[in-house]
Amino acid sequence: MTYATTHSGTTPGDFGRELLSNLYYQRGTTLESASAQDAYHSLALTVRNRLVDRYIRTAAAHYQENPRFIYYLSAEYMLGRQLDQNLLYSGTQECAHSALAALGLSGDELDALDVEPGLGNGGLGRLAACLLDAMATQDIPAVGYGIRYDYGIFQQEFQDGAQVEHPDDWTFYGNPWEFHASDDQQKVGFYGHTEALDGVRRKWVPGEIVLGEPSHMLVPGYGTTTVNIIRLWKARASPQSFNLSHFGAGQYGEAVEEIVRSENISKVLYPDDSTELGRELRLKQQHFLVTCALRDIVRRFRLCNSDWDHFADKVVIQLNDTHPVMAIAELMRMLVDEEGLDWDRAWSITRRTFAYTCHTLLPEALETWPVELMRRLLPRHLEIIFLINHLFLQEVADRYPGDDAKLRELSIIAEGAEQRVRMAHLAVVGSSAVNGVAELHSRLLAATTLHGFANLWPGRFHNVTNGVSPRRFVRLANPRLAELITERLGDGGWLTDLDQLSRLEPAAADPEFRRRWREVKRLNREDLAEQTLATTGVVLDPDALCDVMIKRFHEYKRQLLRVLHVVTLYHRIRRGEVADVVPRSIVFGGKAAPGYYVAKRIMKLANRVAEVVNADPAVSPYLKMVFLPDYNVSRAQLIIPAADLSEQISLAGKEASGTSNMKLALNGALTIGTLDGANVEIRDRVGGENFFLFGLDTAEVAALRGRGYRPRDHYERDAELREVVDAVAGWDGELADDLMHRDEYLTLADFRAYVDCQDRVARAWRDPEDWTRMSILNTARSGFFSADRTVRDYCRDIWHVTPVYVPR
Ligand code: 9GP
Repeated sequence: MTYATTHSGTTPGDFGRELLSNLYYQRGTTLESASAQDAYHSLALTVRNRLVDRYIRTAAAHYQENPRFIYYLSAEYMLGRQLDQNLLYSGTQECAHSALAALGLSGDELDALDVEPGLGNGGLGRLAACLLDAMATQDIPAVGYGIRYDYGIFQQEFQDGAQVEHPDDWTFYGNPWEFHASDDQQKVGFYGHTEALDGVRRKWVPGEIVLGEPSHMLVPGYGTTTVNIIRLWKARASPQSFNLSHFGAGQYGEAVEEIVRSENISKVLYPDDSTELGRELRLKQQHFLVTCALRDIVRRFRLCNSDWDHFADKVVIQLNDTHPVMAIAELMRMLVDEEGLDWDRAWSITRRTFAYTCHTLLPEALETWPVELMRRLLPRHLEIIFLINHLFLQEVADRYPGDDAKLRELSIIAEGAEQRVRMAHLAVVGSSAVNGVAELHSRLLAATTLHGFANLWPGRFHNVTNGVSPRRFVRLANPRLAELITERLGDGGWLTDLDQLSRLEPAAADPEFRRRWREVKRLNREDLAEQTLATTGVVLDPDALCDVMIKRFHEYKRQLLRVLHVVTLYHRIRRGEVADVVPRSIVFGGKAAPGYYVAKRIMKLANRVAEVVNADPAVSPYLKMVFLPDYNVSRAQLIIPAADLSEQISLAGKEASGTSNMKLALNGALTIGTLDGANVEIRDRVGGENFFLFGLDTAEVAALRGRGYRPRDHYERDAELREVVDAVAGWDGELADDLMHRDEYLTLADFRAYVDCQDRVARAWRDPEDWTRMSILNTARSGFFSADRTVRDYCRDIWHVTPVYVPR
């Protein structure tokens, strides 16, 4: 099979010798006495070395060219496992395989030791990883900045159906993929006070200093020489923090108190992806990240430049959601207070440097910080934010004379019982571009959440629809499908030019190709069934329709609606009404924030329903339900290739984009979905006839709310729904009660349309030839959802950068 990527030119013999050398010199052991960890680390280093050559050449080319760089600031990354990726990207898959076999080592056993760095919560972090992958693949000079959390997203287990969280000590055995760079340490201040200098300049005297220590991991491009990096920062206490006199006095806790306080900053990822927490430690994390990143960016800028007026020509800082938005105040502080630039010049540089991506429409996810907290923790930054706001409000007042309501609406400071800093407002005011992540989302942002700003500066608002990496989510996750596609298209060029998938369209009419497509899906379902049995004990039928809902647990995503449909099917099967029932495997995956009470109840309900369904011999031939614990990137790579049906059933107007919808369509799953987020664009592209649409759209949601929504009416009107809600009441009275009387996410309003649409799905599944045709067309028409296209859109509309080709 030919893929675009380069073959390393390495022979299995060379590879094996290098692995043994790494075992000997890096792990201090020999093949005879090596542990599995020794072998895994040596394998990883051998692969990594192949990428180091390319990285060094990339750095040299960038140094020579002095290009405009993209600096991607994100508090979260979900990078996925590195070994399979780096074997592929370094072109050493085959020779590593042979070398391991010759050495008597099991590739599968070593692969199982490769730990996924779970440094994010969900879609936002995975998007960041896909964009880094695509930037490297597109030869865009870029660095990702993030936090090297000691503990990533918790590991999820179920006890009695309830989520139990365990810490994720992802570097317990070390991380062979990273390079530590203690020389590039940065100092980060907190607390303290400010003193007058000249003019608007002031001096900040921090009350506490913490060190930021970076390490980086390589981000290789696929089919190109470029290797970029992601730089992650870990908080370290200064050596003076250890209190020897306390230690001498036997006060061991007090002796390390300061160390613990400092190092707590990068201790753990906040496992909540959509509610604003307002916790001091989180603000500390954010400030820590942006200070380290900005100082590093300035250090890099100075390698080839000296004039601040060129800064915004050489540096683009992309803010991934509001978490890194403090960078705007910090850059102003550095330029004005430390570098002595006058305010207007500093502001012009700052504004031209930053761009902001908003990933939500949920007001509760738009961060605000209490002014008093910020005054204590970051006194100088607060002064700067007040001055930015003062000058901005003058601009607003000039534009809307006498309109105090407008000032209140747009102000960076929200007034009220407690004053708060609105980070999204600061982001828009301090950036040259703002974008949403799907067409509908960008439109709604400009029409609702950021309406006033979109009126003020229409040219600043853009849409960049999200995309996913076809390398990770097709080639690595679904090698069988990748091989079939490559065979049909003649080569693997589609992996870097996903629009080429459209050339598969004629194959949808080819019965032999359809047979092979089905065979791939079936084998993938067998793999999933095998893993499901091993992890949960549930036996799935590999011939049943694999119906998948994988995402964070949130009320707005409506996992509850999915459960209501399962209960509907359960009742129908029990009654023998199986005319519209086809055998299905219902697969769930997803984590809930530990403090999200309702989401956890829904999860428990799903597990309870699964238990009942799976245990009923009359039902289980038709219906099986499994909740795979600990959903993460690796699990996604297992589930997505097996999926036939993709559940994208959020309440219209709530999901910014979604990206599992793209991954699933790309792998030939048909979507059942509402007109929400990127579902709209998926449907436009794959065709309405190849997409199962149901439910209220955003205008209908608004109209229904306007009329006064009464969920109970639906309950009373629909006998089947009544039966389902009554059954839910038996398992969880509180959830049923909420559905009947509040139902914030209009689950009952969409129930009938959803169930009827699921019946259409079942009828369609009965015709395997036609289903396969639709499945192939979904893949063939999903080329647009490549992260490469997303990156090209950013380059064209927001970043204005061009690739730098690195010689081979
Ligand atoms: O909820 C959005 C999701 O719809 C989107 O696909 C993802 C990437 O853009 O970002 C999520 N947002 C967050 O996780 C927090 O704002």
